[in-house]
Amino acid sequence: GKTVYLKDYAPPSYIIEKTELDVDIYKGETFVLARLQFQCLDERPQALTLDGEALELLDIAIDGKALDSTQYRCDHRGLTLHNPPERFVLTTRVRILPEQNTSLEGLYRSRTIYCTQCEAEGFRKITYYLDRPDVMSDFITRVSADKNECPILLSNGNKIDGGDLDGGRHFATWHDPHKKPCYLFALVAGDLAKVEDRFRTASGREVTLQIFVEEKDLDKCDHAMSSLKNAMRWDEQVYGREYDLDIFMIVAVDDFNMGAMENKGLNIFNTSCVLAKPETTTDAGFQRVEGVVAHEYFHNWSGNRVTCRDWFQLSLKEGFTVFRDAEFSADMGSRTVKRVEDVAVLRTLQFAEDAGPMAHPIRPASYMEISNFYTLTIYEKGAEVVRMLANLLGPADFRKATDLYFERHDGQAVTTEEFVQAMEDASGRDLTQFKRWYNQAGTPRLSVTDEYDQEQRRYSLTIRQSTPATPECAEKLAFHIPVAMGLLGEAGELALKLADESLDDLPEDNTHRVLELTETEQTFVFTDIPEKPVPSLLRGFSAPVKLDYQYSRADLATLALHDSDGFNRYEACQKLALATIQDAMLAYQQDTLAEFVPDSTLVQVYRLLLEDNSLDQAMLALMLNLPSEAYIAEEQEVIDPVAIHFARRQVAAYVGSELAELFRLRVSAYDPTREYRAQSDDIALRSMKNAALGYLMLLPTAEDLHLCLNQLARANNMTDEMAALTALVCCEDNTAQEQARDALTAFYQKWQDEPLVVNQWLALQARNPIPGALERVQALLQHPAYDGNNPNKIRSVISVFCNNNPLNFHTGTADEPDAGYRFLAEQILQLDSKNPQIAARLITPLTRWRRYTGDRGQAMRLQLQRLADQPGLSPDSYEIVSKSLN
Ligand code: B3K
Ligand code: ZN
Repeated sequence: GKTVYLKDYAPPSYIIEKTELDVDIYKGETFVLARLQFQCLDERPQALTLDGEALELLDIAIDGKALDSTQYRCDHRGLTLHNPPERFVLTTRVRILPEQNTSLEGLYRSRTIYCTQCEAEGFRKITYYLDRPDVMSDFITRVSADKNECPILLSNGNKIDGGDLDGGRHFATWHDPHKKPCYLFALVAGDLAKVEDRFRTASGREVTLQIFVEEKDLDKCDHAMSSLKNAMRWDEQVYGREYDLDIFMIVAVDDFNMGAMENKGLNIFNTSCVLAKPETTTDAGFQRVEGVVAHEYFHNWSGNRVTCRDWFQLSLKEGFTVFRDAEFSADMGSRTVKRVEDVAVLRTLQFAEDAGPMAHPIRPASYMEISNFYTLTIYEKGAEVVRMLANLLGPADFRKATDLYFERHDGQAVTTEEFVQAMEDASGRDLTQFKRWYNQAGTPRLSVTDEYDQEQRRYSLTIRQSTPATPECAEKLAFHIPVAMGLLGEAGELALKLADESLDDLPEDNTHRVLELTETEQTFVFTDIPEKPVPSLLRGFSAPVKLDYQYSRADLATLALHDSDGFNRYEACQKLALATIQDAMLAYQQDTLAEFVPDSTLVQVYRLLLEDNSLDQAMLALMLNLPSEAYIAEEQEVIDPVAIHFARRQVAAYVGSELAELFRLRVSAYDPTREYRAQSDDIALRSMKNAALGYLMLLPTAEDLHLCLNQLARANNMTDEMAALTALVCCEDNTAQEQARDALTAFYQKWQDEPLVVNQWLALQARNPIPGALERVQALLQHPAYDGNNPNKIRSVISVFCNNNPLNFHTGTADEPDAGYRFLAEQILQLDSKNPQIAARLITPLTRWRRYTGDRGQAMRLQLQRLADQPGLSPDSYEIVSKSLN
């Protein structure tokens, strides 16, 4: 593996002013003619190397004159021109094989559709080019293909020409007036149907909106279309950003390595992130479509108009755009719910990444394979860093700063430095220390202690920060950490005054403060505090850190019931539940779990919450949701997945039986024929009712089982149907198990022609914790519904089993406890040469081997070693395997 370093960055010696492509698609082969206008920027180099992979060079000429073999050199990585002129037009013609391209990068075929994926370095699989984001060019693309096979021919920008050709073929020519790096290039050819709508921008321009899908999916585009229009309006109102072309197109394809791609004017989407209708799509699915449509649209400014100088700057566009889409979703639905959901992902998956062998700062200093760096750190932690900036600056200055950033850098390829510079210039704040968030990895840990002095009426909070060593850096400098907080007294929130604050500059909301921690240790003293308070710390999860404070269970109950901060109410429930589950884990380890009776605080709090009619039902559902096994694992020094599973289950069953009456009321009060709307208050009702059903089905009475089957039979939407099926399938009761087998068969019969529903059906079976999951998963791989080349199917079965079914993944089969690990290694080996990006992603669960007890950890390591020993392993997988073994 070859490592690329940020410190080696050098600007390109040439730019490509103009890019003209003729892409001629034939059955089995495609020809790409490229005319590139090169211009040298500084001293003329002796050689110029263009990137190119899996290309067969047919012709090459400079300024119309064919080159002889002394003038260039071609190998499997690119094309080198010897002694190139100052300014010239390079013409190349290559042959590529999209039908055989299983990597889903470059030009490939998904079912009947030809499409492209170029980010990060896929354009080099289409033609020889300077495949780097700081080379921005004007693109004219002419596509031709058989008119019957491919009636639709698309590329970026506006269509400027089109017509029929000989032999039943036709062509279309597209011009993108905005200069762009080649990673934003896109091309689509196929037999697609479309829905069309219009949007009038704030300045009054009319934009045509089109969503292209297979004919059978035309009935599933409404939600994506309305999400798109909402996103366009929101970006105008919140960021002052207007769309800049006459047409905006979305194309949905089944085979796609990730969610979607923001190609200029022509977004290409995984069908899973576009298609939605109530009968086939869960509430979570609807919200994902809304979020991803918005995310890709927002990239038009944060990513396309202002792009990245190099791939080390990836979080410049991704962190910022995730922050933008999260705020959009918060505005469309419930703000606190969205925040809780996002923090849950961050704290389980990103924190684990930050504590593992692949830990990297949001602006990494090196990488081997850039595809491996589309991570939770770059995306989610990157978004947290932007969120901290937005909160430190406040809404007015943050808007000034983003305006400045977009105006100053429009049409440029920039770095995260420039982003922070705009924040500093617009606000006048010094963010020197803050910038450490960009180049130090690892999750900071805050240890908080407090002291109350009754006589002086003083309350002091001492906060210490420390960050564990990560592979790139052992000694961390102190971070600049905003800690939003308040203090709760007997009768509610206390008025706050810090010892060094003057009475004149107290904020309007005097019960809330943002403490700015900049030292390794700092003490904040509050005066005039009448009683010993319960501190509400890190409100809204104001920084991506772990926080330790010795709360009593009574303190947690107080926060859960009375804090004004919705996030911290949820957080208090999580902490209380975690403590209860940890008690149960102790009992498990002492072999007394069967007799274990949990501390009653948790159930008391849950009962009061359930009886509080003023609560948002979605928040209530989240508060009643026990911490996931992954989150509990993240909190353990050494992970025992078996103890975690059974302890959590025991506590859940206890909650379910103690509160059964209240839960039954929720389920039976819900009318299953009520009309479906994917709107936040309806989503909230369903989520609470389905949480209640889940609890009841842990130890169901005959009545509960009946409620569940009734919901399964009568549901008019996939949220309720899937919730009932899940509760039934995961229920250990024997009668339920019999019913579950029939229900799974019937469900497949009913939905076999809807691939996205079949994916949910596969995923449910893969994550079902009941013993025997590995055998069930192996059987699913043989099922006609499975397709080992389709990333969505691979994710639904293999990723879900290995990541979301820890009990079965880590215990394997009765005879072979390491069977789960060996299964995963085999799947990775099978996939690695076909689709290295997806193969490399599958490795993640094995990389955590150091966190597991003796035998388990060693067995996981052994499978990593097996991958490492494989000759010809892809660079993608090699990077992850080698870093994890180190
Ligand atoms: N920018 C793309 C991700 C591309 C991943 C390439 N391996 C989608 C997004 O973040 O919007
Ligand atoms: Zn993105």
